[in-house]
Amino acid sequence: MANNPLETVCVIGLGYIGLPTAAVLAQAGKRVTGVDLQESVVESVNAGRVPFVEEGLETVVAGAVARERLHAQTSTPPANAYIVSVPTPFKEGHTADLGYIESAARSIAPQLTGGELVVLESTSPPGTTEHMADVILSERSDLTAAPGLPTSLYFSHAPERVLPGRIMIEMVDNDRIIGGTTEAASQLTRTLYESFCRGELLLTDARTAEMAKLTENAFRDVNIAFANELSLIADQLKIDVWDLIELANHHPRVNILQPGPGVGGHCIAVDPWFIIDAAPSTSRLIRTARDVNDSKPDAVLQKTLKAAERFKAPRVAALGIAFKANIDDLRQSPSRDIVGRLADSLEDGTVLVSEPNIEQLPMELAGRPNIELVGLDDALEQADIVLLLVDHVQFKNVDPDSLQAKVIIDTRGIWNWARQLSGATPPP
Ligand code: SAJ
Repeated sequence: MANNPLETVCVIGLGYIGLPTAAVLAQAGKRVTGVDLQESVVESVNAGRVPFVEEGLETVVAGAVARERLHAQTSTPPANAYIVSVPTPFKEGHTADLGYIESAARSIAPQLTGGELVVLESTSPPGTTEHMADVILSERSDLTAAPGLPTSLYFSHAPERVLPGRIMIEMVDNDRIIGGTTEAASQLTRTLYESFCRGELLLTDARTAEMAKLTENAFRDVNIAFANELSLIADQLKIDVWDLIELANHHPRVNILQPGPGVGGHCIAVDPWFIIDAAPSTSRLIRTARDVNDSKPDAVLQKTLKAAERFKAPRVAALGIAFKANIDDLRQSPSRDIVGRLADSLEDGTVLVSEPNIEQLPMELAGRPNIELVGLDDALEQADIVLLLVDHVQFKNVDPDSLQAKVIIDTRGIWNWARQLSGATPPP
């Protein structure tokens, strides 16, 4: 075992994952420095505030800052352990952009003296942890990845698996995969993570850990694609897909997910591409699933435009533009894309957006003459067509009587009663 006390930890990247990780480590008694390039994030954390919405996080951050266990800054300091939690967006052609990981590695390199642990948490293509180690070692030829020497460094991957909205619970309770580039690195990482993680710690190698995280999200993507493809088939065959799935799911070994207007967010719609990019000729099913899910917003758009043909100046109430229910996150949201393209296509029509979790429209939709952000009641009252895009709790309680004369397109299947209304169209 490496001779590392793991008392000081530096977390690089104070976003949705890095900040909660820094907070729970500080709560567990570590001295934590959080590093972020954005001054505004650093200032906010040092004032005990959280720059985004996540249930239960602010109390832990404020407590840790007050007890001087957590501090934020823009530069990388010396530490016993580093956790890299920066974005891995994709570039043109769906290949991963490792630029943020590489610059985090370069900021760590000058601080090292030997014995330190460097953990990559960012979701990454297979081989990225080894690449991060190479970047550090290429700057520090006096240090080594071979374990057991005073000059040894320890590298591993510990992917996060938390669900936004439940991060503070899942970060502590979920099982955690840990993959070191050496067995000694895995063991040292386990010691760090068992300080705050109550779930099982599952040790493997770095590449398998990277692939396991991608596999989890690709599995979900493929299963959602199955539901989305079924919804298109059912529409063609004039069958109600929600009844169909409910019936099929009574089989003890069938568990079909729910169709929707497409797959959004920064994980499920992105991570499968890292597998496809790593093994392009063999990832046939995973690629097709991506294509099926990416084509769903267009199917919803076409169905809405067809319904709009019967109105001279159609008013479409678009309910929800978040990427999923009961959050304010609009990243890679299929509903947001549908709203923009609908407004482009409706020459004399208007799109009335109702999104209870935001106060203003995102930049590309704001200020357009035929898109308005309105309250739910206004949207429903004025609309000819009601297009349900997100299953927010506020929409579940809509009074069926208020929609009697409208065309209804329910992409989430939450309004069972809509299927019996005259003039209502079954969901796509
Ligand atoms: N969706 C459907 N039908 C379904 C389920 C989801 O259309 O039956 C859509 C949602 O509306 C949304 C998208 O899929 O647009 C993704 O939502 P999600 O709830 O499936 O997943 P995320 O992106 O919020 O979080 C996922 C989780 N991964 C898995 O469940 C395998 C989470 O545990 C990961 O930590 C997270 O990705 C991540 O950071 O990778």
